[in-house]
Amino acid sequence: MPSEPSARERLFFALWPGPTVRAALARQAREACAGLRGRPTPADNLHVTLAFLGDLDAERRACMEAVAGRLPFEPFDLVLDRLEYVPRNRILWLGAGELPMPLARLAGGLNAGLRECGHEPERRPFRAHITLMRKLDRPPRHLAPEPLAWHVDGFALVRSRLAPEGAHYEVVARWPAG
Ligand code: 3AM
Repeated sequence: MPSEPSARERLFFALWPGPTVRAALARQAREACAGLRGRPTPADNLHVTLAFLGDLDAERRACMEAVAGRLPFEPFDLVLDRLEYVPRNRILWLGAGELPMPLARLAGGLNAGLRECGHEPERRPFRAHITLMRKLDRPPRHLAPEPLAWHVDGFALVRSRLAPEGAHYEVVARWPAG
């Protein structure tokens, strides 16, 4: 009998907030989206994407996990102090005006390292951001958030399952700061 093709999973690397930061982000997101019409990101899904990987089989996932495990990682503080509206795709996001050096190294190291697993590197410069709302019906007027500091001490591999009501995310592996 032919063997089953190995199951593929839609995966991405992310900064994944713990409960305290997630609660603060959810509050920030509610305030930023108040009065706006669009598709808000559910509080449980708020995250910073480091690298979107797409659908992977077990072999490529193992290769990418090995790359992630080799990266030097130092903890850092991410100050989220910018709200931006992206007209091209009608998204509202919360981002960091300043990219901490350890985060630049992490995102750059991942992007470069994943090439050895056949991953096409991202050409756009990395912008640390959290998507708060999609499909806005018009640009927001007020774009001045209260800065929010997130002490980041690790990163995660996250599985995305697409469903009609929206994506479900689940952390499947973690790399704490060494
Ligand atoms: O973190 P943000 O919201 O910017 O838009 C998706 C989300 O980005 C993005 O990966 C993150 C987790 O799903 N994404 C989804 N499909 C993508 C694709 N084909 C993608 N990014 C690049 N290419």
